[in-house]
Amino acid sequence: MRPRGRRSALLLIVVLTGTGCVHSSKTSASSISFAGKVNRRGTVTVAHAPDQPTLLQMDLSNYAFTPTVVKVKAGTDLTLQLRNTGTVAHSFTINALHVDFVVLPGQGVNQPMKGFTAGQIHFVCRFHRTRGMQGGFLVDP
Ligand SMILES: [Cu+2]
Repeated sequence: MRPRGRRSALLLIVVLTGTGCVHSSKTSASSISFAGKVNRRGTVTVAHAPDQPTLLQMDLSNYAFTPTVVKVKAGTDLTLQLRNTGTVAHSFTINALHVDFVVLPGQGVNQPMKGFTAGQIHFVCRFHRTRGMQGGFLVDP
């Protein structure tokens, strides 16, 4: 009596938010480097889906992004589902891309991310960067 569609959706979320390496290659030499403290809450690899936007849930808490590192292929059409699960306001800020908005506790924002090019893209909470609240996209060619 279980609805099938719902079950597979739940499984997909588990894969995307897990800290395990489902598709990532551990032999990859590329890793992301950070300046200063980082509270690491896992790495996920986004499956490349050329014809449809990929949803990725990311939690903003006190004081970390979960996941912290997102591996993605260049050109991926990604929508971040940002949720603030903490108790104070956090920002999602990418200085290089002029992305900057604040997410209040208990609230969520969907942020489309398109046109990834190969390399590292860092994001921070501009309020709590020095507490280790930062992360990044590692973009494969
Ligand atoms: Cu913050």
